Amino acid sequence: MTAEAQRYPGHGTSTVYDTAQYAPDNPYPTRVADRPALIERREPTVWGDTRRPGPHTAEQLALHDRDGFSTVQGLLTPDEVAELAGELDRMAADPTLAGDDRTIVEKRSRQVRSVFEVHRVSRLIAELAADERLVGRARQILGSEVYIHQSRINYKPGFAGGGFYWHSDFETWHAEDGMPAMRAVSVSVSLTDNFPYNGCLMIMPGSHRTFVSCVGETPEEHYRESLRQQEFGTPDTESLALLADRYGIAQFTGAAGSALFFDSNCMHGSSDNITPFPRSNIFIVYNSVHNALREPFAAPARRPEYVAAREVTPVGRVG
Ligand code: 6CS
Ligand code: FE
Repeated sequence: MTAEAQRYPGHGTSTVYDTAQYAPDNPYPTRVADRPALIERREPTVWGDTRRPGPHTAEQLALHDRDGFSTVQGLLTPDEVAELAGELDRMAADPTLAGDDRTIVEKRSRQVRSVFEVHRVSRLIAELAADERLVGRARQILGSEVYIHQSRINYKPGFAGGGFYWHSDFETWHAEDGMPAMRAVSVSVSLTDNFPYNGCLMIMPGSHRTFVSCVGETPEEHYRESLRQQEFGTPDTESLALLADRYGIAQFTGAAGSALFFDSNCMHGSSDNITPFPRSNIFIVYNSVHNALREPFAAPARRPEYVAAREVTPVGRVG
């Protein structure tokens, strides 16, 4: 995994606020004002003792704390990758999933873009989500027992794989799912090689420390569009330019089987894939059991549970 930070000339007049300016029960107001704001994070990134024993080394935890992400090369063996890649092909071709709301297709090509709640659809992915190599690291980072907030496969097929514009997952999960605090971590497991040119994930290193409050009221059933192409909850270009200038942009490349752990508030995105090489990843989002969802902070109604679980069942704890 490389992380080439690219810096741009200074920008913008966005004002940086401290969370103390906001109500204790909602220190991250978003989609409620007519202008954007940058709000400094108030939670830790790695919760509890950074020397906490577990699969992540103290150095990896320190990097995660600083940058908001950490990587593990070769987390899965080639055999595990092959088995999971076969599972992805099976699900993409599964007629019972074709018309399901959990399956999102690309706007133009109608090819499968994502499938949600895959840990409930596939026993193999359920086992992966409960594997200590993933959930053990999530517990270390979040400093608690964890449950699955969301799981998905992003297929990003060759030639037709659509990009994901810059966004913070936490901004959506806070506004539309009622996630109170930044105490969730995503794990992206690559099932194909991630090159700089086939729509690899980009993150601004350190951007997890700044919450970008977005403009624009959440429409009814926004998820029906946002999972295909997000229109609301995307940061304004001035704030993005300021963050890119402050933090730079890192690209994530690596062989199939590598994994990226990233904080819920990292500013990230990826471009279209116009190469013949698919970029298929499995995402598991772990949320702390102490950070269960409330009512949406800025949306007319809850989203379906296949994108935002409301059952808080600690992962990997038998009995
Ligand atoms: O809305 C969501 O939950 C999803 N949207 C994006 C662009 N990333 C996170 C998540 O999969
Ligand atoms: Fe995202």
